[in-house]
Amino acid sequence: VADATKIHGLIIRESEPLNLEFPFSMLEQAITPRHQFFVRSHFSLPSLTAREWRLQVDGEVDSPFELTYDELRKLPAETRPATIECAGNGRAFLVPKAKGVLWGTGAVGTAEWTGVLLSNVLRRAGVKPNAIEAIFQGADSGEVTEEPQSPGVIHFERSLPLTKANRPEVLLAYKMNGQDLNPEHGFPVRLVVPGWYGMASVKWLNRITLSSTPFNGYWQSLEYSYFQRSQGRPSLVAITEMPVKASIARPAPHEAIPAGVVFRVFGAAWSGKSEIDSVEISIDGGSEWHSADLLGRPLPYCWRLWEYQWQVPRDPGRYQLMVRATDKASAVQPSGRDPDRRGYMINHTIPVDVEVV
Ligand SMILES: Nc1nc2c(c(=O)[nH]1)N[C@H]1C(S)=C(S)[C@@H](COP(=O)(O)O)O[C@H]1N2
Ligand SMILES: [Mo]
Repeated sequence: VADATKIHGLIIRESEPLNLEFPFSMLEQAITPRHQFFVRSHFSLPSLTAREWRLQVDGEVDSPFELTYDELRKLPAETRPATIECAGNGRAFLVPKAKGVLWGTGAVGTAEWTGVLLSNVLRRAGVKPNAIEAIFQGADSGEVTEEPQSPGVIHFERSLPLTKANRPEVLLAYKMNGQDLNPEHGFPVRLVVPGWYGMASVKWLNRITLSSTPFNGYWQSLEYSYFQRSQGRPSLVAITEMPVKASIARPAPHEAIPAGVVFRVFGAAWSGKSEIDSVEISIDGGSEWHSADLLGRPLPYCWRLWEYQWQVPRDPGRYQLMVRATDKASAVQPSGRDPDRRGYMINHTIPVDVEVV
């Protein structure tokens, strides 16, 4: 069990259950070191051992089976980087205030995940033709006593449509940045669903059930869902893909910047749908936009770091920095909040005020 007093470098949003935020102004490199990767948990960390752990695969399959940790680790493995962002990242900036953990900008990180393709394990079970979804169960459980209350004790569970579950980027991961997963990030095995918000990447995974009907569990109907409008009619749907977003790491909010210098504005941009096409910066509240430079090269399902050399004015005073990203699917980061998204999917521009001194 993690001891919150031993956690350095992360902001403690909640110690039980454990919710830790990456101080986003510390962003340096594309891969987030494991000890700086945010932690999001809804229940107490389960205590699992590699020796006792089993992955059960059942439901609409020809041959239900169980895998041990050693068996899973003997299967062909892939390593790939992916950005994971919590759907509630940025909630602290919402007006009116939304319920839930009040994340700043740092409930997001990018790691290199190693594991087995989910599609390999599903193939081995022989998915029946009537199956449409796979439901993933975490070993953690509890009762949610505040509104909306859970129906007694429940597990953390989410489903994926088989079209996503069978995609080659979806992994049953047991390593993060080359090291075995630690308890906070889902030891022994977690699902990693690149492109989707973090709630899909079920940690402490111990069961996969194939289902012929849509799953409407607590964590994708009452929570982690939003209103989508069809012909003007709002309907609750589960949160899936991350829309395009850029965040400013530096300057930090209210940072003092000397007048007349060239300041390196720096941050990250990501989109679950496609590559980042451009990142633009405004220093006058959104009238004029300047292109930032995209750094490194694009990697699928990963954020792209960017920078902009800002010629800081000679006049002291308060300035407002804004960023907006566009992806190759032509989606542009919105400037304002969409209330249909409830307390989730916060990708609109969040201005950063700085003092030129
Ligand atoms: N079993 C389980 N899996 C879970 C969660 C959880 O509470 N229990 N939280 C989810 C949410 S909401 C997010 S954002 C990610 C966060 O992953 P991390 O803690 O490794 O950063 O894990 C997801 N997987
Ligand atoms: Mo999340």
